[in-house]
Amino acid sequence: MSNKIQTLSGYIHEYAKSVQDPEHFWARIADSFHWQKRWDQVVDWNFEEPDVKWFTNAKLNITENIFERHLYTLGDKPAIIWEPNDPSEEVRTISYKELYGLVCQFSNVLKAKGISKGDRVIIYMPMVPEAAVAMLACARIGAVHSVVFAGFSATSLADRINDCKAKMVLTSDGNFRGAKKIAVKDVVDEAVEQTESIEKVIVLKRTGQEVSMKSGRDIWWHEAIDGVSTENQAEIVDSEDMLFILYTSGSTGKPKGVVHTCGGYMVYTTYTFQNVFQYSQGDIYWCTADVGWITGHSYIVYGPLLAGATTLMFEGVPTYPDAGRFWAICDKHKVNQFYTAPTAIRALQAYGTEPIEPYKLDSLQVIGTVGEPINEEAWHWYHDHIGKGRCPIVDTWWQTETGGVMISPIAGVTPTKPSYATLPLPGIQLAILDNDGKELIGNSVEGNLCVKFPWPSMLRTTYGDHERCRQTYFSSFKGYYFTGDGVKRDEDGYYRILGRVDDVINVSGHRMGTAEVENAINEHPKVIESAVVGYPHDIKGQGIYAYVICDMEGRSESNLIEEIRQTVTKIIGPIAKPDKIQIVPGLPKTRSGKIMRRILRKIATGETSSMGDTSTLLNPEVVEEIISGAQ
Ligand code: 6R9
Repeated sequence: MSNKIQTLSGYIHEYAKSVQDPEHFWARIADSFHWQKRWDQVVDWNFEEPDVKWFTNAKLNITENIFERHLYTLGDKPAIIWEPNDPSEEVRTISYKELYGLVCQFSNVLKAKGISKGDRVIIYMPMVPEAAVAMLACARIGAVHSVVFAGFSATSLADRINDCKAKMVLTSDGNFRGAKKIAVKDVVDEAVEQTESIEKVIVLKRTGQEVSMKSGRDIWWHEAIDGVSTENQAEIVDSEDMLFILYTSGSTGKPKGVVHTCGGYMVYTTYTFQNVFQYSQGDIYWCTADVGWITGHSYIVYGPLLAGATTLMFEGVPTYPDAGRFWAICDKHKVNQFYTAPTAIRALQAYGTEPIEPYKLDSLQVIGTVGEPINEEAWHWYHDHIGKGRCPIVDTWWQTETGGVMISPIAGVTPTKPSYATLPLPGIQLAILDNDGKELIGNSVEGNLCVKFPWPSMLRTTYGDHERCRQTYFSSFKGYYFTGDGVKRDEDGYYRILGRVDDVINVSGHRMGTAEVENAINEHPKVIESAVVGYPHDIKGQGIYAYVICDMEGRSESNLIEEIRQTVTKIIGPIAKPDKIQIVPGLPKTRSGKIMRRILRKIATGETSSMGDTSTLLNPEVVEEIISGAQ
C-alpha cells in the first residue's frame, strides 16, 4: 500500500485528516509496517512533563521492517551503493539480502562481546557501509546506538561516552577525507582513557595505518566477524524502547543526548522519506550528510532502508579530487534524488559553473536542502545549474529533536518559493507565538516557531536528565514544543525559517552552542573571559566570532589567537574553531553583570551605526574600543 501524496489537493486532504483525527491518520500509516504485536493506543501524551508515547505496548524490531519485510520482493535489489573517497577505488554495491547477512552477523558479534538489550554503543566511524551495519546491528539486538561525528575531539567523545555510560566503541584505524588521512583510533584511545565504562573497542581496518591495539580491550572488526553466523533472530522490543541517542548542542554549555524511540521514529521517517522525495522503486537516492548527524540517521539509513530504497553513501568531501565530485557521482550512479546542505551549495557556487559543465545531471528528478536557511541566490543557483530548472527543490526544515522533516514541499506537488520551507507535512500542527506566549493567528505573522500536537518521531527525553528536556523545549511556552527557531508565515501561509532565536549558532549546518565554544576558549590558561556570537558568513551561513579578554603578559597577540584556535579544536573539534578572534580589553555588560550579546552581534555584523542605547551599560566606554579593533 502506498502512502504517497501525489497532488496538491491530495496534500490538503491528507493534512486536514491528520489534524481532525490524528489517531486514525497515523494508525493507517503504521498499518503498513510489521508489528509483532499491535498497539493499544496510537498516542498518549502531555507536553507538561513532557510524556509522549506512540503506539503504546506495540512490539516490533525496526530491522525486521527493513529486512524480513522486504526480502521476498527486494532481496537482490541494492540497499546501499557506496562511493569511496578516492574515485579510483572500487564502488561497493550491497543488496538487501547481503546487508541482512552483514547486520545479522554483526548482531551476533555484539552479543558475543557482551552487549545486550538497552546497553549503549558508541559509533565513531567513517562513512562506510559498516557504519550503517553497526547502527542496524545495535537496533536488531535492542542495544542503543549513539553515533558521534568522527570530526569531534577526544574530549567531546569522552564526554558523550561518560554521559551515556557506553560499554563499547565501534571505530576504524583511520578515515580518508579528501587528500587527508585522519588517525581516528588515536582519538578513541585518548578518549577511552578518560572514561570507565568502555569494555571493548572494535576497530574496522580502513586506511591500513599503524594503530596500537590494547590487548583484552581492542578487537579487529574482520577478526570479530570471522566465521560468525549470518543468521540472527531479532530482539522484539517495545515501541517506546530507546532506539538511539544523538548528542546535539543547545544554548547551555553541555551537549544533550536527544533520545529517539523505535515505533514512532520508524513510521515517521519512512512516511516523510517517501513523500518529501517522492521516491519510486528503482530510483537511486543520495543524501550527502554524515551518519554522525540526524540527517544521516533518518535519511541515509533508517528512512530509505525502511522504504526499500537504494541509498547512496559517500565517504569523501565535495571538493576532492575536484569541485565537480558531487556532479560526477550523480552521473556515475544515475542519482534521481539528491539531498545536501546550503553550505555545500554555496561552497561549490564559489567555483563557478565550470566544474559542472562536464556532467549531464539528467537523471536528477528532485533536489533537496537541509540544515540551515538557504539564501535566495544559492536557491536559484541550485535550481538553475543543478536542477536545470526542471527539478523541484525541497527545502526541508527539521531538527535532531524532531527526528524527521517537519516543514517542506512535497516534491512536484507543493509549489516552491525560494528560501521558503513552504508548508507543514501532514501530522505537523505548527503554531507561531509572540514573546508573551500568545499564539499569532492568520497569515503575515512572525514569531517563535512551536508545535502544539505530538508527532511520532519527536524526542522523548534528553538522556539521563528529563528535567533538562522539559526546561529546554517545553517550558518557554506552556503546552507547546518550542523549536528555538524564529519563523515568518507570509501572506500565502508559507513558512520561512528566520534562524535561531536562542544562543545557538548554525555553522555550515552544524549547531554550536555559544556557551560551549566559550567554555572551550576559557580552557586556555591565558584567557580571562570570552563571549561568542554568530555573524553572517558567505559560505558557512554563520561564522563564529569570539571576543576574548586575555592576560597578555609575555605573549604576542597573533600567537595567542592561534593557541586559542587550537584549544577549541582540541576540546570540541575543528568545526567549532572561531573564524574571527578579537582580543578585547573588556566585554559590554549590564549592571547585573550579564554580557550584552546584542551589541557584540552588531559589531560582528558591522552594524555599528545602529547600536541602540548603550548608556545603561556598566562599562559603555568599552564598546568604542571593541568597535575600533573589530575585524
Ligand atoms: C536536520 C538538522 C536544526 C536547526 C534548526 C534550524 C536549522 C535545519 C533548516 C534550518 C532553515 C531549513 N535548520 N533545516 N533552517 N531552513 N531547511 O539540521 O538538524 O542539526 O539539529 O539542526 O537547523 O535552525 O533548528 P540539527
